[in-house]
Amino acid sequence: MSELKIGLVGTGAIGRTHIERINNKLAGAKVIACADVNADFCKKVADQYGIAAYATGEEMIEKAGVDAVIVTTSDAYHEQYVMAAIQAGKYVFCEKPLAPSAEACKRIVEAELAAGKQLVQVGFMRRYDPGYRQLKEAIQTRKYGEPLLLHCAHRNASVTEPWDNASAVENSMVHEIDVLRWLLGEDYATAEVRYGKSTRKAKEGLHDPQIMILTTKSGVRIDVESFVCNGQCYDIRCEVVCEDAILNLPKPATIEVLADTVRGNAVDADWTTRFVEAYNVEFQEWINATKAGRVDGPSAWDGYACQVAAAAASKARETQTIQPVTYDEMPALYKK
Ligand code: ISE
Repeated sequence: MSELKIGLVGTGAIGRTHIERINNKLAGAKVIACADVNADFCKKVADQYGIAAYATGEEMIEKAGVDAVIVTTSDAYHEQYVMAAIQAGKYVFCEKPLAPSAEACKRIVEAELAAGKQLVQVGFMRRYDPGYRQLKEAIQTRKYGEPLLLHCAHRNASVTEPWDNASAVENSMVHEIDVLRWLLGEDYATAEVRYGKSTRKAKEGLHDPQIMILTTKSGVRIDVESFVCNGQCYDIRCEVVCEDAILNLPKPATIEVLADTVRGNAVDADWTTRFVEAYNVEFQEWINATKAGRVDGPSAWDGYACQVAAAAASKARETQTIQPVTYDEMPALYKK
């Protein structure tokens, strides 16, 4: 295949950054069409990039002559367009989460099983971050012994999307739920969510920070802080306590500035800058694998497994109890 022709559904902020990176930075693919419920805005984006605009994702998938689809709509509509791509036999990249519920994710898994091949990749971009990949290699080789504990933090200066107490797990820490399962190479056994003393800066009715506590099937214990109204910066941490060493996720390299009797390094204001390299690697590898007729990244099953754990964590938060994380049997299609 010469150049992968892509159709993108959902021309919101993340969708536009993906068009920009694919059409102006990466190799081997072009977004040639887009669709969005907001027809006027979709046309503006299409004109900006010189691509075709369609009224619906389904029409674009049917008529635009695309080889693959990217879904960047709001979460509630992911299932609709992922299903449309599967039914048309197209490879599809869906931004996280695959769908807001484990049941919807399972319907997508069943559609893939019926299609007889994997077509879906989910946008858990942290697996492509160089720092997380170094952690994965160090853990997988057991160079430092067994991983025992993980201490993580997911801190936002503020959140713009509609946000409630469930969002900390279902919108933010869903990244940790996926990347830590990938890092450790195993599924979760229990989930728990506890509240900290809330910041005065928390939105009305929101408990912020929250702590999610997970255990894995082998007994590794994980705590993840979610602090989404810290008002300062975007800060992602992952410390892995192993039998023979402590491993820490590298901080992004920025110059040290010594000025006005202060020494410091710039940090990220929000998530759109912290993981730019991860997004670029993620999409270049997706383009390459799709052209080769493969899905190498997070699968529809990974998307399902994530939502199973997120649902258990949400139930744990609502009931202030420890909840089991119970998965269906993984189909052979997803066994590597
Ligand atoms: C946002 O939706 C994302 O997906 C970011 O990666 C995450 O860090 C942020 O907390 C979410 O709100």
